[in-house]
Amino acid sequence: MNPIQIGVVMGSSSDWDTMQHAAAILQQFGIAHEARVVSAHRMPDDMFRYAEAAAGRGLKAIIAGAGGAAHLPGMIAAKTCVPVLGVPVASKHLSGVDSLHSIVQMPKGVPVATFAIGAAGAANAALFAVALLANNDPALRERLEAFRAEQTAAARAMTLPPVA
Ligand code: RP5
Repeated sequence: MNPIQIGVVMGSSSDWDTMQHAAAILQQFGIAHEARVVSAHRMPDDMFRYAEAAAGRGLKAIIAGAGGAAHLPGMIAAKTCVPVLGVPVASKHLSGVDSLHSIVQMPKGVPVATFAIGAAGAANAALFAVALLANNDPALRERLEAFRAEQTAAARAMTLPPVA
């Protein structure tokens, strides 16, 4: 079996509805990945262990999703130089704007690449991870280019209904 290249972590199993969109893209591109709950607030020691072990395990990027007071991506980034891609999960009361602000406002020196709130952000974080891996994998880059070409064809085929 291929070694795990991308870690997908989230603060709660309730984030999976969103984060599975990242896992689905990685699966589609045949990227060896793992998906786990690693809560910043409920299991901080496990979170630190995960982050500290990431480089040694050969992870090339970590996609971290969380909602509300979304510390997970930033705290993982604080403990590893493996690139962290943050996904704000939509929260119940503030619709994920709180999650977005928590993740995007990292202090200078400890970056988290922050994506859109919700499913689109999760999928795009995975596509970004694919693009990173494709820098050193020409066959993967071809598959990514084909994926983009499909979207171009679909957009060109779009038609609009007559004015109502
Ligand atoms: C965060 O709190 C999680 O990332 C999740 O988005 C949010 C709510 O968690 P649950 O109460 O649904 O477990 O840590």
